[in-house]
Order: sequence, then C-alpha cells, then structure tokens
Amino acid sequence: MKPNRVPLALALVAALAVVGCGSSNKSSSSSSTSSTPAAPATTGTTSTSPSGGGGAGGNLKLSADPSGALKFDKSSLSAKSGKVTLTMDNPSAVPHGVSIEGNGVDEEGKVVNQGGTSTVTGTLKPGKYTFFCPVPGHRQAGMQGTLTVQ
Ligand SMILES: [Cu+2]
Repeated sequence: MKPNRVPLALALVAALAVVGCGSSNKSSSSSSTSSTPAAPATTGTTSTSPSGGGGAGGNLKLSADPSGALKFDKSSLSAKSGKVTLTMDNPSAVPHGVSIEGNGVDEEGKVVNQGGTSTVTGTLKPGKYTFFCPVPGHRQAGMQGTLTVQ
C-alpha cells in the first residue's frame, strides 16, 4: 500500500507544479494583454480628436536671420490645431529665442546664443497667433510673425 501512495503523491506534486507554471505563465501573459487594451483605448481617444480638428498639431521650424538682423527667416507659419512646437535655430551672433502669444496662450522659449536652438510648445486652437523673439526690443524691431492655426 505504502509504496503505491508515494508515487501518487509525487505525481500530484508534479502535476501541481506543471499547472502552477502554466497558470503563472497565463497570468503574466494576460496581464500584458490587459495593458494592451489600454493603448488602443488611448488611440481611440486620440483618433476622436482629429475629427474635431484637434490633436494633430505639428512641428514647425524657423531660423533667426544669420546676418544678425532682427528678424526670422519666416514671417508667417501655419499649423493644425493641437500641440504645436516651434523650433528656431539661431545662426546669428545675436541671442534670440522664440515665443508664442495669442488667444490666451503665452509660451516663451528660451533665449539661445549662436548655434543654439530655441523651442516653444503650445496647445493651440484654431486662430491667429504671433510668434516672436522674447529678447527685449527684438519683437518691436520686427522679429515676429503670424502663426495661423487651422
Ligand atoms: Cu531676437
């Protein structure tokens, strides 16, 4: 009797171990599966916004005048509404930066020296905004332009 019981107990333990491994594998794969539906849910929210005209945004590039004049290389920019980032290169010996203002938005990028890059980001609704250099006097001298958001 006893010699029979021991192999049976061992077999049960072995079976439990296999089931345990299998179930832990399943639970780990199901936990990663449960985090995956969260991503499509976010994508669904994002895909809803473009139909409303938002969420697209974009990255716009501009440059300060390399000769040292107080102006940008562009006087008008356009973007889709959403998160809009302006990136300005400064090839000029004069420090410059880029900022966005208008419709309740007032975002200031940092002022950078020659070779630097100033970046400013705003969540913009459709409308007209002004981008300008935040260095005192530069905007007044003409270092500004119109950013049209659609
Ligand atoms: Cu400037």
